Amino acid sequence: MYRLITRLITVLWVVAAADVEVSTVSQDELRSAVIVNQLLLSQQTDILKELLNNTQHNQVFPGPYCPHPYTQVLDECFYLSTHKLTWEKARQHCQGMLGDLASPKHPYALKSFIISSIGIGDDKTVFVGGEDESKNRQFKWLDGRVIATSDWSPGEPNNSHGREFCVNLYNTRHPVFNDISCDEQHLFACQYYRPKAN
Ligand SMILES: [Ca+2]
Repeated sequence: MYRLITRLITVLWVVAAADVEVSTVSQDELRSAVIVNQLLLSQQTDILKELLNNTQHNQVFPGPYCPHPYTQVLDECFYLSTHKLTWEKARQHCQGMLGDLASPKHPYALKSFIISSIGIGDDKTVFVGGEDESKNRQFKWLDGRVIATSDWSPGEPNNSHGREFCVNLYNTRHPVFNDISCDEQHLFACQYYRPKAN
């Protein structure tokens, strides 16, 4: 951006220098000055177009990679709550933060983020954005991806007591995901989804 502004200032300075008094020059000199000005104006147009593109890009990606209070983990933006809610209320909370419950592409990256934030323990389990919405044992992330078989903890999803339709992450387990009752109250992980560039 600084380079472009410098170029624009330089071009404007040259245009000003070429703006000589018409009354003191010949027609040939005047014609030459007009041609030079036309070339410089064309160059200014190109520079302004480039500046406009940069401005639009900055509007899509304002400031740092993840807006506060989200934290960048690999190429995703997470927020870990400090209070416990049911799955649905947790989702509303995340949506109120311009995100949604986390649907991590890299579950172990989210696990590491949780452990580094609050330590490890079964009492520190975290709701994430996976659910069996149709209640037919088809668990999906909120972005529509099916939760990979390899990401479930051993023996899960087991639909314990026939009422486990939401997904949580146990940072004590490997792999990490478990189906759990949506009505329990747990900590939760939100995710901010960055707008895609055009
Ligand atoms: Ca379970």
